[in-house]
Amino acid sequence: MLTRRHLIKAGTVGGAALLVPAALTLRRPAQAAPVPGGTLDPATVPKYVLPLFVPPAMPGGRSVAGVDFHEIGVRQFNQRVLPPGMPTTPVFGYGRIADSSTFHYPAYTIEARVDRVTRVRWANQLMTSNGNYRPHLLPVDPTLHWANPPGGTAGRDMRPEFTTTPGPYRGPVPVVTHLHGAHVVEESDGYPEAWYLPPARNIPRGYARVGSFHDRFKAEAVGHTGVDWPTGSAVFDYRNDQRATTLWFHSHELGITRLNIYAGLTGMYLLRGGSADLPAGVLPGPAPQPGDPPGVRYHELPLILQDRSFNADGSLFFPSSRGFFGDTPPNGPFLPTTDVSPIWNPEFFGNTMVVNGNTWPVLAVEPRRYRFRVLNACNARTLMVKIATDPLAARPAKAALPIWVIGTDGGFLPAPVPLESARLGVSERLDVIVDFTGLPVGSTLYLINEGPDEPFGGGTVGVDFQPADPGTTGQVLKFVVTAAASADTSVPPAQLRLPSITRLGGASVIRRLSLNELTSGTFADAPTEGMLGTVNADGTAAPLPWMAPVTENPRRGATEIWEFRNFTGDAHPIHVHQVQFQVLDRRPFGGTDNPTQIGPPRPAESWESGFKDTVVSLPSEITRIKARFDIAGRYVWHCHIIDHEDNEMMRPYQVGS
Ligand SMILES: [Cu+2]
Repeated sequence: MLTRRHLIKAGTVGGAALLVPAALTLRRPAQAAPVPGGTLDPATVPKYVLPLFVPPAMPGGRSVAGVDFHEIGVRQFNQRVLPPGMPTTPVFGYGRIADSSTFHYPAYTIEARVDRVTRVRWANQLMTSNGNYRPHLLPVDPTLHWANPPGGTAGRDMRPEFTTTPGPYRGPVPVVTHLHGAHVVEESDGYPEAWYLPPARNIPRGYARVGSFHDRFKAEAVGHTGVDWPTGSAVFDYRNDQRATTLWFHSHELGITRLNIYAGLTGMYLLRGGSADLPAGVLPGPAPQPGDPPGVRYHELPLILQDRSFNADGSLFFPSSRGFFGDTPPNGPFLPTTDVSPIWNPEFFGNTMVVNGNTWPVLAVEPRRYRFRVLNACNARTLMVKIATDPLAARPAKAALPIWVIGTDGGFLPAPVPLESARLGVSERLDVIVDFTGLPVGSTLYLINEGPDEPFGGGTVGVDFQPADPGTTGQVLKFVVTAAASADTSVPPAQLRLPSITRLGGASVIRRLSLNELTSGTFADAPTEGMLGTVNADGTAAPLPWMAPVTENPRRGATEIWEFRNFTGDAHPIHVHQVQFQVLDRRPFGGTDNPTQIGPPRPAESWESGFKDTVVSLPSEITRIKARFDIAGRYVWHCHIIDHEDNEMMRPYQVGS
């Protein structure tokens, strides 16, 4: 059983004495084994059977009054996630409302053009065919500070009170969709309290049907666009006035995001064109486009990486009790008897790897260059991917091919960066080129994962942490080289000249912010919630819950430096909405014990030289970013370990008044 007890102790040691030998922070016994999960043993799932699913471009983007207009629904359906011969899996997914064949987990990719508005009507259609709502596929913990539709308009978006420990919430599912990394007005951002229920006929009396911010944002949006929001829908405008890049959309409701994303509500959004893109033909292509005939060979495709666990009936496994985590007695007692929520687990780790909606798929590649848009869409897992010849090679494995990073969250880097191992915190994207040129037909390669099967605390594989189990989550994807179908005219990555980057100007404000973890007063070292916050004048942390008044209020147009001081034992991927920021540097500090002891800075990582919307903040470090906030309105910043985000590790922020 995964336990956090020793993890926290290791983090404390690392924080108190920065020069402690790295080996002392080793977090797991050397014996590799699959992560605990559901009733399906991951070792019984055959690998590299299903071909990698390449999400087609989302069809139906009609041009209406100069904007590309999509109507996209959220539905529940069964999908083949596991290989043939095993059961199918009920999932949530997005699709074009007018064409049920387009519903898929993950979603078909939205293709967008710089400076041309993409308008999406996002419809919550989590209903049965007779119009009744569908309850969630997964156990919803009703004791968090969450959307809480049963609270009605007075108690929605609050933490409800219970007199006995409740079971999971079985009511209608709130949904709102966020385009991650988008430069967008507040009413189109997918604010966590702007959710809405499906327009079902049996919504219980007294339930709130929309979140606290929904009606305000609806009025603003209708005022701006003149386009109504039908019941159970929101119509969001994406301005696309930012650099060409790799964005992704996902569900983003208060306290239930981890479950909606885990159930499948994820898709890619590729923004092309403008002065920060490259001319057609320079990079490997094509990527899927609307209306493609069958049989097109794609040389640019997304790799959406997720860890999942399953039950023997094919259903997704997600913990139904905090007891699963192993740091409390199996049956609690939990809230309200103690301060620990009964169902929420601090971090979810799956025991299979799923790429584009299938466990361990295989991709036939020609001996040429490919462009992959890689996304870590796990709940909590930090990935360290590498291309190796033997999937079971001793870790750390020898890299068989470099991974050329050409872009990240906010578009192209100033120059390509070749990596042997590429790290992705949750929600980070890497735009990469892999060159299979010259490999003999029939040769095989593997995308492996050497990140840990537990929260990442920084450091080096095999020294500071054990790599993921090589038999399961240590493997991701197989490549099989097939005959070339055409000549490769793309530019080799070492010779690429990427679009230039305009750095942000000087900052007018420096904000000192804190990353915190709160632990139980009953069960030793059992985390109860994460919390962001500010920093006191003496350098100590001032954790703040979601409901505390806004503390980050940049002036419109201001450029600011935000310092994330990580007082916890784990790395947290911190995401700031609206902006693409620069990563300035990281410096060690003494954490809770010695908050004013601050070491020398080290520069951002080589692949962090472009713009980012999410940055990995390591334990006992101050990670500094610089951003320009040029759209007034209400946004959020949060940890993108979505188990943390759902339980208080998120804060509202306000640009302007
Ligand atoms: Cu976190």
